[in-house]
Amino acid sequence: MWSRAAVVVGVMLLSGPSWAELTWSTWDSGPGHNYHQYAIYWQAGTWPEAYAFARAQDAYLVTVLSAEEEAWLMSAFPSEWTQNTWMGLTDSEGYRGEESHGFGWPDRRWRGWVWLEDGVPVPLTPGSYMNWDPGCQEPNNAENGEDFGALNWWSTGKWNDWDVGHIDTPSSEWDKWPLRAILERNPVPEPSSLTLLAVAVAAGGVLKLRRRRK
Ligand SMILES: [Ca+2]
Ligand SMILES: [Ca+2]
Ligand SMILES: [Ca+2]
Repeated sequence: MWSRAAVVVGVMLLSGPSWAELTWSTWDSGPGHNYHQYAIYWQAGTWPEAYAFARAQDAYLVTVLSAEEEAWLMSAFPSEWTQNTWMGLTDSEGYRGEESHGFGWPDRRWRGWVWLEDGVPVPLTPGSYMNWDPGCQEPNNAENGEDFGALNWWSTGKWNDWDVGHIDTPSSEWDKWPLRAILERNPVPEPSSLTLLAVAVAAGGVLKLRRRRK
């Protein structure tokens, strides 16, 4: 465990990202691209801490809504960066989900889980994109205490439900990862395009008035 932790920390230091810095990458090409922006948050801590931080940034914890979105994430960031990383998926009642474990297999893969985008819970359905690790029949709510989604579980590319996470003594708690989250935000329209939109709406109104007068 120590060597793996050391390697990951080494990779992060060598690769250059500051622990405090958010560097946004835009999904602007390939199938399904939506111009949303994504950043690794290196000091995410527990899931609630990561969630609160994302909201304070006018962003949200990443919602992985399609295979295309997940494939883009995996191509945009090194696997070491996204490994065991929080996403905006929960079955916690505290976040308007419902404990999924009681629903049994395979319904517990979707029933009770919500994506939280801008604080609005979007319940999963049987048709939702899901990428749970099948090895341990995730989500397995291990030890009756896993309510939060993490992606790229040990670099398998799969999802796991995980406990809330602790970083109070990180030097001895490497098994309590993730420390990281992926943040997502929707594109903010440029002021110039907002102005154009306002002009277009105003012009449309004038045309309608003229037509009515005719
Ligand atoms: Ca998304
Ligand atoms: Ca759970
Ligand atoms: Ca689990």
